[in-house]
Amino acid sequence: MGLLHSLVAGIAMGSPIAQVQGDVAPRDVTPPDFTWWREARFGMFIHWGLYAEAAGSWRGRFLGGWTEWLLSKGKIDPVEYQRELLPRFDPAGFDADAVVSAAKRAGMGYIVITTKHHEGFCLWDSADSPSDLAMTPFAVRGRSPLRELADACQREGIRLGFYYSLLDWHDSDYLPRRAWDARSSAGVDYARYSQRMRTHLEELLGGQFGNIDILWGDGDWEHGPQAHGSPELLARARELQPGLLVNNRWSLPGDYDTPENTIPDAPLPRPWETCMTMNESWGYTPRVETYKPAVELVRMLADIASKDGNFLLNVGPDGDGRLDPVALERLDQIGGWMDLNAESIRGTRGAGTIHAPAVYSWGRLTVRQSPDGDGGSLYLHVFEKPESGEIVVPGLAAEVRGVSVLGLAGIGGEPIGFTQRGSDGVVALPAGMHNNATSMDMVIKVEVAGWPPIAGEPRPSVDAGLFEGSLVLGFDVAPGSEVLVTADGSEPRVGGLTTHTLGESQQSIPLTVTSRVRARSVVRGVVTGEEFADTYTLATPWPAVAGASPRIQATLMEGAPGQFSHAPGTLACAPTSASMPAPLVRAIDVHDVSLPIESWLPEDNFAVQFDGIVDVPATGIWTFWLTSDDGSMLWIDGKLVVDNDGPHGAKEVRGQAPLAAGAHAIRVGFFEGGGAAMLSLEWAGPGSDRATVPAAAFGAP
Ligand code: JFZ
Repeated sequence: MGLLHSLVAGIAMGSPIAQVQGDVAPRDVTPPDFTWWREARFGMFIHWGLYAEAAGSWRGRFLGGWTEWLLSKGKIDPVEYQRELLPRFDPAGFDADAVVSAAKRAGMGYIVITTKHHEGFCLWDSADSPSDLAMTPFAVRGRSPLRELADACQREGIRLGFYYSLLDWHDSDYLPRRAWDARSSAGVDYARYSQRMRTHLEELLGGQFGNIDILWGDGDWEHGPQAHGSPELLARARELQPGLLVNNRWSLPGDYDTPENTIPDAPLPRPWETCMTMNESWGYTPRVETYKPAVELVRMLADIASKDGNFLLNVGPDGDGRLDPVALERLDQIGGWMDLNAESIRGTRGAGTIHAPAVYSWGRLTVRQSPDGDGGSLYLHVFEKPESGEIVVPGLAAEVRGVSVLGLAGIGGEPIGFTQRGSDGVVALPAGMHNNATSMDMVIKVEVAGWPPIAGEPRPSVDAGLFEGSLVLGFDVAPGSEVLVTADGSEPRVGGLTTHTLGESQQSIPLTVTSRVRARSVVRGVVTGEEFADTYTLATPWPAVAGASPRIQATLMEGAPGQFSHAPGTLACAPTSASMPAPLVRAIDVHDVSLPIESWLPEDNFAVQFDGIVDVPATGIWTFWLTSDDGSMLWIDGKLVVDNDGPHGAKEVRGQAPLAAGAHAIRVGFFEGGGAAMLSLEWAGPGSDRATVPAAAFGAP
């Protein structure tokens, strides 16, 4: 519990549980290792294809905007588009070493390049493509952009990722056609297109371009995962490139999230990366006046890192394969700042990882724990110096070993003033040290003993929810601080009658009844940080259903567009009217609670209700995670345990139930309104780590 989750109050219908909602998506594989990716923090996105040669113009008219969307903006016949641009793709000026050195100059640690964008052009020689490099003069020269870039990245120790669009405006096997595309779709088989995607991934990840670290999908919004064949595609991709990081644009959650041209206000629960244009377009545009100022880009990098995210900043090489001078200038300006301040970005974590705020009136906070774990550094990114000249860090509890301005350690010999003021750490900047008008981001490094150094919202040793018998509840106590705790709902106060003070002498409190727990951090006698408040509920296990054997069956309901906006099992599931007749209903074959990957499963406008008996292996508190796109609900023994209802993207909601070992009735309702569809049910309980509820629990052999 903490900054990343919010408590959704216990649901009615007699459910004794509290639910926690998060946007954490399910794990389709063991999460890969993000260490190198987090160390890098900063990468280059390259959008390059036939569109670069067109540069936003068609038949003499500049259409502007995202120039990689020219075909769509201009409603151009896809065949004519290819006929016009393929013969013109001859970017003799492309110099992979120059591109990689520009990325390194900026302090970037990885590059993601478009291998096939929506226009359908494959930037490599493919055995199965209606539009690929082999059809261009560039290939006739024996040139291969991906090969050259992969070699340059290898030489310079830069990691390489491939962007690949599932959407293809040109391939005749891709459906739906663009509205202005007159080609017949008779006899078209989307499965043939999916197979071609698999061929492409085999070619891209099969070794000819060496190690590929990222598979950046896109254009998944017109079909669900089954139609794309995404589960199989990604499984094969991970086989070909072990450790591959896969993003969330394959109509499946993948490994990380990708906010686009936006920076979240707060950290996201999963690894995440903001991708951002440097100007107004992903593909090359001649409108250089739209470039963002370097100060804005540097502050974005610090803002994203303070929230534990990565920054993928885009460049669009032109038709000759060159980065335009303004892009190169921006990369150089960012590099100039990174020369002095890279340690405040690369290898740091967001402030939320030590439960401190990332955002302050003066700027942002990134942190780095020392390898020995005892102490580390805080990096105060000062965007705007307050009138007072004081940079205040609330709750700074640890002993401060040193304070300096990165890159200006010997600044005029003037010491950087630091004082502890009650529970605040205060850095006083000398008058002339920071100019709000010209300083991009001045970084103050505060070296501390003890970790975590900031006492914020107290973090409990056990998440709130149900417990059986009794519970020993502790809190993380930041060195140099204490935690005040009450279990009777009263305000925790220094010296309060029912307030426990956790620190050196006492680390926990016993709970034996349902308790409303409240906690605050105290630093040098001053209460600081947000309050923790949550309820721990004493629960008695629900008895097993005598004589019932584990089983599961499911009912599929197929409706009209817009018919479903709630999960089955609720009254509002499938309203009918003259325009919306009752859904078609039939039994389907299932072995667990997941969507069968069968061709007959509709893509949209359907619902599935699972009913059965689940065999619970041990008595105790069982936690369930129900993740779905769109909505879903879980009942155990007729009581609502998880409410994840409503139209939404992949979203996980957690609930708990006290269960005696043995058979329990289970019902799951799921609906898909449109777009991607996915459903997963996981559990964890005494002796069982978090895992998908196995088919065996429903009686499968
Ligand atoms: C997609 C592409 O269409 C675009 O050309 C570029 O490659 C970008 C990185 O990715 O743009 C999107 C994709 C998804 C959304 C919006 C723009 N979305 O889900 O809102």
